[in-house]
Amino acid sequence: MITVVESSFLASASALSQTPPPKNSEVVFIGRSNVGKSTLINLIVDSKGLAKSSSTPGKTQLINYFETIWKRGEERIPLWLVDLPGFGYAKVSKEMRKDWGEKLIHFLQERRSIKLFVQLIDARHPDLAIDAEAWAMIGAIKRGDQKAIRVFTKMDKLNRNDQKKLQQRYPDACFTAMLGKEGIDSVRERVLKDVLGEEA
Ligand SMILES: Nc1nc2c(ncn2[C@@H]2O[C@H](COP(=O)(O)OP(=O)(O)OP(=O)(O)O)[C@@H](O)[C@H]2O)c(=O)[nH]1
Ligand SMILES: [Mg+2]
Repeated sequence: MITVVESSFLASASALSQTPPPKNSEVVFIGRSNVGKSTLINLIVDSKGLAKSSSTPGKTQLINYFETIWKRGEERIPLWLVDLPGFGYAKVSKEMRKDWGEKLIHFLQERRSIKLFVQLIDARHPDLAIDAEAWAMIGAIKRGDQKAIRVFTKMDKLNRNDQKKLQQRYPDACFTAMLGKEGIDSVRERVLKDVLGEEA
């Protein structure tokens, strides 16, 4: 079993130039505003208030770093989890969205300590163009020592049949539902395997 035994806030940054000097492997959480990035981070570390989650889209405005220690058997593995502002938030101006999009790509491309990109997708809307573009962007910038996974959130909003269909369509993805904390163990397992470069 994998547990996260320590987690704390490390730093906030509004651009790559302000990010803390790389020290540990990093896992970044990417996705549309309100998809559940902050919620997923809190579930992974099993601490409700670590990453600020909110029903108001656009809550996370900065790149937020969290320091964590994962435990698997006798191993203790330090990891930095990175909560990113969501993209595609309709209420900010086009200018700002473009500016943030460019900053985000710059950050993702240049931050070498990123070992894993986790893209979150709302299970109710698996076919949005903006998500497909983000996934393609990740694929284009990803280096050989980096991995990417998709996590479909809000599975509790689908009926059993639609859940099954989505799981069959994306056999490599993870699936979570906030209520009941379903899927979190498998997300932790997958994250650790990918970060450590172990085969699935
Ligand atoms: N039903 C359900 N609601 C969820 C789930 N995950 C997140 N939510 C809700 O979705 C809303 C947004 O969650 P956040 O975690 O703040 O989303 P975010 O992606 O961090 O949003 P930004 O910071 O604005 O980019 C909150 O009201 C959460 O309670 C889930 O699995 N199921
Ligand atoms: Mg957030």
